[in-house]
Amino acid sequence: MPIKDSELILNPDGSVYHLNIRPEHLAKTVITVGDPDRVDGVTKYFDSVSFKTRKREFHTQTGLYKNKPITVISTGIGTDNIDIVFNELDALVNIDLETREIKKDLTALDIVRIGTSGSIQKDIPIDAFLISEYAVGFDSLLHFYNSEAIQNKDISEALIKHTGWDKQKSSPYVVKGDDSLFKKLSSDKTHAGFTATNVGFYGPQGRVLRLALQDAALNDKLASFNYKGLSITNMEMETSGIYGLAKLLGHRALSMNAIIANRATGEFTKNGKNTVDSLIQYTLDKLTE
Ligand code: R1P
Repeated sequence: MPIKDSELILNPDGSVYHLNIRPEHLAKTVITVGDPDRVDGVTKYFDSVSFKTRKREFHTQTGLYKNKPITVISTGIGTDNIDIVFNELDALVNIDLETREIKKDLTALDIVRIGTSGSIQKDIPIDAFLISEYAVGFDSLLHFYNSEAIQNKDISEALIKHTGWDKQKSSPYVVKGDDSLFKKLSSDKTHAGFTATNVGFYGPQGRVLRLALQDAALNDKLASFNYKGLSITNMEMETSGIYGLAKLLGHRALSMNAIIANRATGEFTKNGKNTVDSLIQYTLDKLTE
């Protein structure tokens, strides 16, 4: 059965609705960044760029880095945007956009996030590189999909108990990144981490400006959580959605974090641009080793 026009929306030029790209524009290796301006910060290292487009927060460029085709795309902030980006990236490779049928032979993309993040552990300092081995989602994205089979329920149940999780908030879900990409991109320059993905930047990450929090001790409880040696290390706003949807759709995904704040010590980096730039160069070189 062809997928209806209202479910898979295409633009008049045949491109997917939000990303504005057609299948021939997409490389099999994709780098996602939050900030649309960071796309140029990645492709400035490319030998050539053959495609560029921009719509809303989704800025895309495809080119060659050391002869490897790579697409760089910005997602903006949050897992709601990850839902759009991952479904549309998948449609570009796994749905025939002419017939609107799912292809028989599916393609697995390699998708690497290069983003910024705040550490919640004193011993993971600002300007460090951290790779998310696991992610816990405090957003609700994955609960809208039939996803129980890919969730690590033993870890989320222990976390719910440890924090006395308020049931009015979406139930945490735990998902793992891709093991092969994790091995490929890890080195003595990277920390391995368990990343918390929050549904906001202020209250949901325990920041108080003028509003009181429902649970002022939540960040401390997250930092003291320990499940068989696994501790939560850092916070950001996309990784759980990336890991969940990549697994469900059959893609390989990994999240690389430049630690620009340490919430335990209260420090914020003075060197953020350089740290992100170094992480970009590190990731590009590891992907092409
Ligand atoms: C918040 O400032 C944003 O920064 C982090 C968070 O995940 C959120 O998107 O990542 P990026 O620097 O990739 O946007």
